[in-house]
Amino acid sequence: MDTSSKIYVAGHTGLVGSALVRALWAAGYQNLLLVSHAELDLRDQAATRAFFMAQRPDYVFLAAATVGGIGANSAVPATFIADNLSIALNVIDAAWHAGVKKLLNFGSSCIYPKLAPQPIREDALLTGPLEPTNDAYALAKIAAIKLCLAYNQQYGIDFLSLMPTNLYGLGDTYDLEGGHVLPTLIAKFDDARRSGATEVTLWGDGTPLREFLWADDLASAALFLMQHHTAQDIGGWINVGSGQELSIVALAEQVRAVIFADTPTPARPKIVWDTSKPNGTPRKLLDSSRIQALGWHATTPLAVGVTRAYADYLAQNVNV
Ligand code: GFB
Repeated sequence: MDTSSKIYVAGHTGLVGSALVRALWAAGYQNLLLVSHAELDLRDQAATRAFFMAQRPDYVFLAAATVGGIGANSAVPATFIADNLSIALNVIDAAWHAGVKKLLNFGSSCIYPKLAPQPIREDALLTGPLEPTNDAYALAKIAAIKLCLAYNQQYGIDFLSLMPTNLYGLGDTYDLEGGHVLPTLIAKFDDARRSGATEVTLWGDGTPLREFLWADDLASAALFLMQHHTAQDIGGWINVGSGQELSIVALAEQVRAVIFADTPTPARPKIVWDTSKPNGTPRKLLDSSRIQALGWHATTPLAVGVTRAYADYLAQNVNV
């Protein structure tokens, strides 16, 4: 990939896509193909094929997806499986037809079995049942890995997959019902700060363990893989995590400490656990030793990332 290569970032306005665009610009890549959802619906096979044949990008980052937290995954599983299967099939097939040199497909740590041995290695894929709250989404993401592997095998091409752990970052979706846990906690505690509420209600019992990765760190991993590795030398798909794991209780306390930094601890809102809401998978820590052995490491500590994410939330919500 050289700086004049034509690079299509599918999903460039999302959390991952926008981080990729920042990383690509910073690294000197100038020929980025960025198309809004209104201009191209990747769930439309004919439109996607026509776009690829007309534009013929050299490289593709497939970061377009229908995503959400445990609430959205449970509420609209048909949307999650149908949208993500369509996007994966349409983009991967069109990329092959258009002669794309290399494609990097983004998956998720939820592809692995609910009770996979921890930390989760790449070879845990399809060794046990999935977590039911997000199995529809996970199956679409597993299908996308298998599509890349099958196209590589049959057509001799180089389409890689990358499995990130739970992500957060700039431009996240701060949706109280459908969002991922970290941005939702920011929105909930900030609502309490503004309203003076004495309690904040969170989901489940707070015991699940999660690992969090700053989206710009993921973008650096994606660029590194695209520049220096092939599907064959990474074994088809590879985990990308930070190793920064904590319980949802500890995460909530950390987010509360950032948002109520100027409030004495006893005056901060109390956390109430709504155990009628799901916990999801008990633990989801990726084994990222393979990408680390290749030379990539995450660099953003969670405390730094949460502070930056909160500043970003405030900037997005100046009129709240
Ligand atoms: O990010 P999240 O929604 O999804 O985190 P997963 C869920 C964890 O945070 C559960 C707890 O243990 C929830 O019980 N939690 C506590 C909350 N309060 C809240 C809250 O207000 N909102 C939310 N959302 N959670 C996702 C998958 O699983 O992992 C996605 O649903 C994706 O498909 C992502 O794969 C990586 O981490 O459980």
